[in-house]
Amino acid sequence: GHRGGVFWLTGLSGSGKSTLARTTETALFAEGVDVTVLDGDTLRAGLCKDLGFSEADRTENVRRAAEVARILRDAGQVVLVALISPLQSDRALARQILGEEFAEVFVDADLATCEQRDPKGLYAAARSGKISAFTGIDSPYEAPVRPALHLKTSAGSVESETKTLASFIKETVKL
Ligand code: GGZ
Repeated sequence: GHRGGVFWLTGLSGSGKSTLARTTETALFAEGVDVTVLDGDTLRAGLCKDLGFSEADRTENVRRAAEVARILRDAGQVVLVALISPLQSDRALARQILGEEFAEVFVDADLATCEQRDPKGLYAAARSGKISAFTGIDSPYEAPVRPALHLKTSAGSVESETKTLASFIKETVKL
């Protein structure tokens, strides 16, 4: 058995949050961990369909994700949240909702790397003004000051980052 816990992945679009959440989910599942991923894209397709990218909407997005994470965590799940969650104050709100069993994980790739990856062409669209309020371009990203775990995904491989995150989670929830 293991305890429930919330691992909050924050970082720029294209930093690798969703990828890492999925690979880590698979790795943990194989070891018998009850794990659920709450991903920004998924939430925004349903539960948060009414929200855009204004500051107020991002705050509400974070709040809803934190409340869902709390329910799952209290049911004993390990919850991986993958949200840009760009503002310190919003992540502080998440921590307030979630209390102690909350770990902030900084998925850190520099803007140039994210922009080069640009898997959905969103950075290009933001640069050309086709979309506005894009994080890192014309909307702020405030890096965590003291994350529980800091993964530098510009340099490392997905495989090694997955191992690091999965080990950290197992240690935290005492598998
Ligand atoms: C940031 C945006 C925007 C703007 C669309 N700013 O890399 P993606 O594409 O697949 O994931 C990003 C996702 C961000 O949603 P989150 O719920 O994680 O954001 S937040 O925590 O700030 O509420 C990106 C896409 O939506 N996307 N427009 N303007 N990301």
